[in-house]
Amino acid sequence: MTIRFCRFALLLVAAATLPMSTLSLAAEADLSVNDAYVREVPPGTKTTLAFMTIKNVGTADRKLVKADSPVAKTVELHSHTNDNGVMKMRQVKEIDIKAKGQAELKSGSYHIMLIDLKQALKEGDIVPVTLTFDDGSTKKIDAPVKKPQAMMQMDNSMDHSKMKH
Ligand SMILES: [Cu+2]
Repeated sequence: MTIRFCRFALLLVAAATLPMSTLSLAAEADLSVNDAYVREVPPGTKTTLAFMTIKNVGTADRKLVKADSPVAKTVELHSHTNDNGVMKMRQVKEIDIKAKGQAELKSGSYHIMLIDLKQALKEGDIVPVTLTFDDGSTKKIDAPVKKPQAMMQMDNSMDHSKMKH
């Protein structure tokens, strides 16, 4: 009886690990990027942030693992955390995009950090950003540069250039 139960349990484990390989074939068609933009920063500022919403209509959880852009020497995925009332940002390896859900990259939350800008970015400019997902697929988007809105004041009070990345 005990042996049978063990075998059954083993089968369950095997079944649970199997779909992983097939699910990774799920096309990036499950993912769509909306409302992407890069925040305009004062001339001379060497870093800025990119925001967007990544929607996942698929049945598998996905992850954003990398971002690239020709306008910056370094591009990192970041999160903001509230550390005893002080907003801090830190680099993260990945950003989850839940099945049937979405990842919101927005002010005060996850964002893409553009570090060591190679050129000045002003409102209306288009910044190409290439996103890489956990299955190795990529998606190239064009993010327009926009002026920060009033609701982003919290972020503006933080001096990104002085932060250690
Ligand atoms: Cu950041």
